[in-house]
Amino acid sequence: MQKHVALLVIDVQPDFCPGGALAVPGGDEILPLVNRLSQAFETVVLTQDWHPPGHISFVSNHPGKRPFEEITLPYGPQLLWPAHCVMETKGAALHPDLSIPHARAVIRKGSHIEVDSYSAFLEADRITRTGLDGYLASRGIRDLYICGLALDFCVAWSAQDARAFGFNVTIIEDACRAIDLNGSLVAAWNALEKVGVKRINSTRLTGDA
Ligand code: VGL
Ligand code: ZN
Repeated sequence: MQKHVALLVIDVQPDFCPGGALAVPGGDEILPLVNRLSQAFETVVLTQDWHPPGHISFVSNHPGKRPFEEITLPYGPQLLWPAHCVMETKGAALHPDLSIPHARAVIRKGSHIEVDSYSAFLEADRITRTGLDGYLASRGIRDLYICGLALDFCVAWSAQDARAFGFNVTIIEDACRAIDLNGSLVAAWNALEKVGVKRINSTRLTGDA
């Protein structure tokens, strides 16, 4: 892969895999493919959802609310999730079967107690940057490929923000899995298409049939 191309691997963590606190169906199935794909990229960035125990997105911190219910916060709508990816727990670690030794940057997001961050670039207040845009720009990256979990939340939000920061963005569809909550997957693809995010199958990169 050329120098100006990077792979962004979103939230491949045990809590988003079967048996985890916020399991994405088939989340663990992408691991072999993600590992293999990463070998084609010199620049790889990993993200980790990384919340304090009292995080505002956890339903347990909103008595009377149910999981997956939406509330309104100062920065806008917020879905309430089961507690997940609590910093320094096993479920928040990079997945033990993720094998990308040449990845040199890991972005942790969602660590501010009162703000969520699906996106690897901008927190839910839409103001606070994680620093990823600067990291990629300083390395001369122009084209960004994205894979990981969950396609309709953290992958989609990261892809949209990457477009807004001026990157050419391609989602590797079969190297993602979705939560698909109340039509969230269709809604995500519609929004992504509108801003010019491309979608491909990994065979376009690996050459496999
Ligand atoms: C995610 C919900 C809450 C994700 C993270 O990684 O897609 N979804 N936190
Ligand atoms: Zn989260």
